[in-house]
Amino acid sequence: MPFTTISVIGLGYIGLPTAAVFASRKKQVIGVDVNQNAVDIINRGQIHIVEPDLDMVVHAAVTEGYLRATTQPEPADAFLIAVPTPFKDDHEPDLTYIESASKSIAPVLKKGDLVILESTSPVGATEQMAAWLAEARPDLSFPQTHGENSDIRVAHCPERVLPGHVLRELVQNDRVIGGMTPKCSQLAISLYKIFVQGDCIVTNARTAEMCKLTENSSRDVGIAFANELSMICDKLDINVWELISLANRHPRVNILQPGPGVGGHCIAVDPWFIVSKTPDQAKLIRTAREVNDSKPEWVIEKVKIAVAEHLQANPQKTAREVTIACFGLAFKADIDDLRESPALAIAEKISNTHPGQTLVVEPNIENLPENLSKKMHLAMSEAALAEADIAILLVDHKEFKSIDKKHFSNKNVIDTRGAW
Ligand code: SAJ
Repeated sequence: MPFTTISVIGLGYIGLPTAAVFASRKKQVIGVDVNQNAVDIINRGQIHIVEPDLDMVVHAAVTEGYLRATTQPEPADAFLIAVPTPFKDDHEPDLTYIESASKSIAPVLKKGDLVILESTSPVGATEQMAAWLAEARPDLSFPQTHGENSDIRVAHCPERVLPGHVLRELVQNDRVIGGMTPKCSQLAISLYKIFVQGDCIVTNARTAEMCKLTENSSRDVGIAFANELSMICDKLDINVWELISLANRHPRVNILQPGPGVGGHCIAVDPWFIVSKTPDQAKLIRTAREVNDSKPEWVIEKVKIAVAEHLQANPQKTAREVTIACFGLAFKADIDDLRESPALAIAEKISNTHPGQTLVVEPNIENLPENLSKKMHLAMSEAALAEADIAILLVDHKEFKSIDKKHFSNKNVIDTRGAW
């Protein structure tokens, strides 16, 4: 089926690049977002997030008339839902955004349309989405009741792109296509083949949901192993970075890198979607989450020890006169995304508890979010290096990796990334 108009619901880190790539293939794309400010920025041909080269692609798509953003859904041939799926306080998945996106597109659906859930979702969410759509549109038939004869086709095709490499990975990665029926899958493949060069592999919706959760849980468990090793090595006075690079010389060993914890909206969240469905079975997955979630507190303890050591070496000083500089706030290197960032959590905790000055350096943002700007001071790298008594590397941004070691000679350094 030729898709003349494609609508992407949710213009964030996944939805906006996806919309822009469809538009770059000369499809009419309607981007929908509840955030009026984001809609206005996109309609000016600009972007409200940081992702390499995305600004150029969006600018071209908007000025050539292929991409338009709006807050109200409009009719289209295919709808891709790419809204957040956070968890609630008890780690239970929160499907509110999927529910409101489904209910917002329901009035404009017509026979023959395809609805794809791209958001990372707990097993069963696609069926739930189809149920919400069916409830809102009793005049249309859906796969859960009409199978291959349904008016509306529904599939789960999870996004799997790596922030920082989104435009390349969107095109090159293989895509898991989980249709609610084989015909749903075939239609979804014809949509993705507009730009996907990787393989489109068909499965059912539940397996596609679990596949995405499995990928991120696998990485979380791997990082937890590295983080646990770093705490063990600290006790045993062994350099964990050297240890891992030596162990990784074994042809069948590939240990990931320790850090200050695991952040982002994906790896720190998705494993809980497995744990919440199968708490008795998902023991290792839960423990990995707990190990990674405990790492920021471990780093904060290291900072307290460093402050005590600094005061011991400089008995004329009080804690109020000790300046701490935190390098990096984003959840990983070379991006601006502060969501679920362990670096941000550590910097916040330090600035709340340390009586002296806390400086933060984050080259990928211009201003601190309003709720943080009263607590900490955003500084340039040079100024922070000049003023700090204690320097903490929290994110291995490229700007920090190249800092000359001579700057560290007169200060306590805590390197959570092994880059200094
Ligand atoms: N991290 C470590 N050590 C490592 C690797 C990562 O501490 O060796 C930390 C990072 O610093 C960061 C967190 O883990 O805080 C997550 O970073 P990441 O680069 O592993 O992953 P994300 O969250 O940016 O993207 C992941 C990817 N999933 C996998 O690699 C299996 C991506 O492909 C997914 O599309 C994305 O989640 C998503 O949207 O789900």
